[in-house]
Amino acid sequence: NTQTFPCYRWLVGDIKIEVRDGTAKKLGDEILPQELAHRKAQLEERQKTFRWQTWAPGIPKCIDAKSQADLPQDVRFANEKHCDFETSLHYAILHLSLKQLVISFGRSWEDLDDFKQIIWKLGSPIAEYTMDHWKEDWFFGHQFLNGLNPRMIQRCRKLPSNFPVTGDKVQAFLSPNTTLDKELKAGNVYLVDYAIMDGIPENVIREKKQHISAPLCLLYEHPDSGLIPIAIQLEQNPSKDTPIFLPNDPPLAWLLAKMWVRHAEFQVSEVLSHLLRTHLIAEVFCVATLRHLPAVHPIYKLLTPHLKYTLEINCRARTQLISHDGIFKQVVSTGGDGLLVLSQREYKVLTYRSLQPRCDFTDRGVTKLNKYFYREHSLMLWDAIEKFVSSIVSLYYGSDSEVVQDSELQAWIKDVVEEGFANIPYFGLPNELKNKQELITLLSVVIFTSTAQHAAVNNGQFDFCSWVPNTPCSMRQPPPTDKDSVTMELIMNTLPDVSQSCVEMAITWLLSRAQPDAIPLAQYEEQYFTELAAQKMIDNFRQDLKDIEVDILKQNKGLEPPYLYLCPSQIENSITI
Ligand code: OYP
Repeated sequence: NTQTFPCYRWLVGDIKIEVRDGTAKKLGDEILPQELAHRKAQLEERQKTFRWQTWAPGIPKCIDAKSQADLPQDVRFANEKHCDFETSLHYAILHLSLKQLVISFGRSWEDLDDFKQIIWKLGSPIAEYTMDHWKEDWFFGHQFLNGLNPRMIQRCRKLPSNFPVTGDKVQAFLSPNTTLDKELKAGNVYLVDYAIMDGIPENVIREKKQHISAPLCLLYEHPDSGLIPIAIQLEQNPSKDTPIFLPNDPPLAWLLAKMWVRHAEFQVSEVLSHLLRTHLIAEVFCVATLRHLPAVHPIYKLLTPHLKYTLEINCRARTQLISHDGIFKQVVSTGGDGLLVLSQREYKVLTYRSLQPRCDFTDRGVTKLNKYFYREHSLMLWDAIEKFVSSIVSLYYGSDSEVVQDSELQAWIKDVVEEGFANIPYFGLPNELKNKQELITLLSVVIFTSTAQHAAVNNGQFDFCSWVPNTPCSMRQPPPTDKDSVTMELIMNTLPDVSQSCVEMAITWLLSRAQPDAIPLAQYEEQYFTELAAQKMIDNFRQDLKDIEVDILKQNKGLEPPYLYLCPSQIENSITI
């Protein structure tokens, strides 16, 4: 039976039902005039419903909706997710405000151990591991590889001119019989540079100015101890007030220097790696897909499950999280203008290349780093995703010219590039697709970003941030200008206060706990593809992911702490949180 129904929707009560019956078809595959007309009408209607909006200049465009309530019902959270999202946060806030109340009657916030009064043990062994090991240098190094933000570290062949670390200062931390120069040449020295944070406007919270700095941190891959920090400078411009902190400084001075690095890490991780580089990028593809690909189009069928709920969660983020009175404004140092300026800076230099894991690792010079599980798992997942995408694309596109001639697909990429990613000079994604390989790479980027990459930067938030001193969301005092003046009192006055800490814990819990109605990667609940050949490809994809899961679990046996964020079973099929 070759007669197929493109897509019908009707209303039953107030529930819209979509029937997706039939073979996927590109525009060029249609012959019946009524089907051609249906495609056209569907896209005209969708383009009226889903429009671009510039929420702020200098970042990707987003869906035109004041809040999630403006979205059509069929892209809203289903009932269960809706209720869960709303009640869970209230539960968390209630729980923590009770704790706060208890504390305010009790002792004041004087010592690092006081954070234990609010730490909320929710069966996350890694959060507890962090609490027990956060002061150790190896754990600090470990987090650049397998922590909250595993995409910041880069190889350092030559010290930056604004970071005058001399060989004699760090000699004691290198293995015997070597020098800093030799290790730089041998490729064992790494750098984390938060230059992008320099001069970001600081939030004011309940009349108190918060503080931001732009640290540099030098790391060394020690043959026995692994990756360890060997020098930290808290500002970009060297001066007598920006000492270079070293592991053998007074312990509190070294500890506070590391906290400043971790504070920068919180901002870059949440605003850039998480919000900008996953949520906002996925949204561009979501809007363009709704506007340009009819429901029978094979690429619509391929992408739609990976874009589910992304519009709603991003609307919620814009109204409640990063708005002028949202959570960031209330507790985070980059709240208010800061997070926008930060995103605009990153957006200006964002490249399509950096969204492709293999290129990213090569460009950062981190292909040889040991125990970089994020890298190893990302590459396995990328290869599985690309293989799957490639099989689906080849099923529907017999040749490069079919890609070139698919006018719906070409309108889609043009909208992505010229509207969604407008004014981004170095991005490097052309506004037309010239062959199958370009299409395969792009679709793999979309799926990898909205699944694996989001899991990598989202799922560890509670593990690494619930012990607030490990990843403070704000700093209430300026960075120390001399090593001998660092006291516990200064540290406690610098770290987030009790209420900021409670919110950091509650929100990171909300976002990174296992989501109650999560659909794992490749578990397509709605059957978009009806062809046997496509279903077979989905089965192969699932089998590849199963094999990866086995590999990862095997590798994790006896590993302390484990790295499980990129286990396929832990990765959601789209950005829903
Ligand atoms: C939306 O009722 C989202 O206040 C989370 O964000 C939390 C709310 C709304 C608040 C709900 C309410 C979903 C999606 C996203 C993202 C990327 C950036 C996340 C940064 C989280 C940082 C934690 C902040 C701790 C202080």
